[in-house]
Amino acid sequence: MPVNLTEYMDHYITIIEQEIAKQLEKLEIPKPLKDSMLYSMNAGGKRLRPILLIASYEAFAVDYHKVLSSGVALEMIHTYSLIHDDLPAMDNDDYRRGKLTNHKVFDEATAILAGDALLTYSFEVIVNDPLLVDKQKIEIIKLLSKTSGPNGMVAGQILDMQAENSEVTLQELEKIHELKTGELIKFAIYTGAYLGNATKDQLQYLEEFAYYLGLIFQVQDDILDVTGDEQKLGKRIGSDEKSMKSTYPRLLGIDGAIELKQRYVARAKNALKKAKVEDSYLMDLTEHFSKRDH
Ligand code: GRG
Repeated sequence: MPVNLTEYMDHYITIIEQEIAKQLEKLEIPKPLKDSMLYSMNAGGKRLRPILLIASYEAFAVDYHKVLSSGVALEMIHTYSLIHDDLPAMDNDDYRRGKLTNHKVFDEATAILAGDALLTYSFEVIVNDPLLVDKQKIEIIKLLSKTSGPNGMVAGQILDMQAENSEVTLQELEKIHELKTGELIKFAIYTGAYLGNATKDQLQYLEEFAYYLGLIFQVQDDILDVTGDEQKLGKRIGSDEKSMKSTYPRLLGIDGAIELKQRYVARAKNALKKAKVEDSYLMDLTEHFSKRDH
């Protein structure tokens, strides 16, 4: 069994990627669509969301097999959102993770369909999981559609587009991040704890934890856009740099952004203590989210 966080993450990245391959390889669909789905699913994502989901489950239970389908489904939705976000009609990016974006390798129509296919196939993956009972499948699909759809990530994306080239307040910025990034993190934490049979109180504290973890992720993302090695190497120039979009460093200065992040780290850890899971890998992952360098 893995001991430190790096070993833990590497161990589960391998397992998650094997399951992604298993779920995609069995699709009997036209080759360009399958190639396009596989291209983005295997383009070097960090797999943070499925790892969070497994860590949340393992704070309460053993045998990760029960959460694999939810983790893979979540990574599919995350990947669809990135494919669509990179399209000319949205951010119009040529590169992601140092590689050509999906629509640059394939064509725009295929990229749109690959995103659509990953979104919808994610629900099928959960429905087909023999380790879940119907009640669990309904609960997971209910939360996945809520957090990724018009009450979650998609709402965050449109608010983000509306905020393009305009000054927003810190409160408005945090609402955008809560929806655009935070909701999928909430799905990861909540689903793991739910399938691990956490109590109602614990679920509530973990929701608080997920909220702060989402914001930590985003503050660090904004900080990396200013200070990160990838930025220096020219690999990380995204829409935020090209536009005058508000970011934490722009609103608070770099020191203010770092200070705010530390406050959120303390609140996230406190929520884990209240949920009585401070000895889990969620604690280490909080530090990892706060200090990640890419
Ligand atoms: C198109 C409906 C729709 C939504 C797009 C997630 C998103 C919404 C857009 C992505 C743009 C972006 C840079 C968001 C900020 C944070 C974020 C989600 C970064 C990417 O997540 P990582 O770092 O990605 O976990 P990897 O590459 O590791 O998978």
